[in-house]
Amino acid sequence: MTNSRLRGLVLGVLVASFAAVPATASAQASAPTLSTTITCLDTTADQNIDVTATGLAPNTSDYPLFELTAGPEDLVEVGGPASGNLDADASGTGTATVFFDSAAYAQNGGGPSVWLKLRDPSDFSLVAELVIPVCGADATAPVLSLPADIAVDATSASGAAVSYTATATDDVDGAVAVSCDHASGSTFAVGTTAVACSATDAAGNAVSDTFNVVVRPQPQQPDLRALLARLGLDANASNALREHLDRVIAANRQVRCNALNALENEIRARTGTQRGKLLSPVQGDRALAGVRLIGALLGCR
Ligand SMILES: [Ca+2]
Repeated sequence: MTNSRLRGLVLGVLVASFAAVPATASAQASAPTLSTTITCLDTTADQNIDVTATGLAPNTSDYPLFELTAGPEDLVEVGGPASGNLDADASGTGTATVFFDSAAYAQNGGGPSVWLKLRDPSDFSLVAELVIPVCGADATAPVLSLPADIAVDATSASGAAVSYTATATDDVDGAVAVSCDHASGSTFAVGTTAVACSATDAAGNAVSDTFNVVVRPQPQQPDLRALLARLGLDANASNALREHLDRVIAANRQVRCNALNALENEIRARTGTQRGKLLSPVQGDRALAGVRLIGALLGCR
């Protein structure tokens, strides 16, 4: 326990023990709230701040102070009671005056805000807190710039790699780093993924937003390889057509229809009853039907 914390605890216990109305453990009517008459704190000057608390347990007595951090832990005290504890009346309301120590604020590194807190004198646990911005401090969050929702086709069974740009600009710090829970360039699964991004300026003002990445499933294609196998062609014949088939499968979306046309022409050229033709008319018709089905699914016709 720090010296100042011990000092606060002792003072709090002393004040509580001499309070006109003894503290009693009563149920609170609502969550405690703190208010002051100031909208910002001039941290360059020592001063007394009047504080009002409501919603406290009736007839209790709490230790008021200023700290540099939020929450019950990591105490960095920069001020304490100017004239004793904050005593709640039977309705759970009380007032106190709290001294702000500008030297302690500066010695502890300052910060863009100061926390007014009420602590239970018996164990120094947190009863209520209120953040008070420092006058002139940066209180504006950065502006986040995220892409509009992105829609892509899956490139594999696991989805698609999707790159995006997310930036943030702050009124004081300029460009600030953006953190997102799905990195640009990572693989997104088929379906809709919400990407949550946030940015924080040097004063701790944070902004967050989301955008969606939609990965459409791969178009279903009839299995032309299996169809070729079922035609019962000899090895040379099926190899000749398989080369074209491989080009169709390897092609990207833009040139796949052209590759399909080439495959269709190849089938026509190799179909017939003449000597040297690889496919009978029946086989050729079946192969062309498969090619047309793929073309229809890809929107080629
Ligand atoms: Ca800012």
